[in-house]
Amino acid sequence: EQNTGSIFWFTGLSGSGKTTLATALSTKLKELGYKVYLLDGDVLRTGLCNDLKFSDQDRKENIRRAGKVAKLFMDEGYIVLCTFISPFCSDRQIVRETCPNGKFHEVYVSTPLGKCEERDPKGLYAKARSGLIPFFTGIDSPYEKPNNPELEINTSNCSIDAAINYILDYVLEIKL
Ligand code: GGZ
Repeated sequence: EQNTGSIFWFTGLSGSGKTTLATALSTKLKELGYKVYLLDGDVLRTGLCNDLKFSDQDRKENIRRAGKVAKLFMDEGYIVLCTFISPFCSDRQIVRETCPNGKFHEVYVSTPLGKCEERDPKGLYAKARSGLIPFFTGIDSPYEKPNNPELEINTSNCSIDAAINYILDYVLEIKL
């Protein structure tokens, strides 16, 4: 039996839609019979990574741990949906390189900063602008966009349904 394990790595700004997309995709993939595990930045940061903050070094360590956990589940045959800002190309590249060829799928959630800030579901951008949250991604901490993502989704110009269908088309195409 073929191991269908793989990683879908959602990267993008806070409020870009990573968790929303991955949650909807998880439901669809489970309906199709896949084993799916959702690994979310917010969740990891309350447990395994609760010793980390948002310096470049801490973010790097956060992504290193997330990548290791994702790999464990992938090796057990899960499709692992990872949702982390993961602002640095090099850290995402390190995770990619731990995966066999064709098993790491980078999903760039490219919703522009202006739109994320307009949504501001948790009021974090407002706090960051007023100096209450230092090193906020997109405000005073960098985000490096992927050079060659397998998929790109801008949630400011497509519905969740359309985005999910786009990812599912890709899943069929690569015969996961
Ligand atoms: C960015 C921050 C920050 C700072 C708290 N910068 O939209 P959210 O709230 O729910 O998701 C963000 C989450 C980012 O955690 P990650 O583990 O994905 O980040 S990284 O990959 O860069 O390690 C946001 C919240 O934490 N948050 N402070 N300063 N996001």
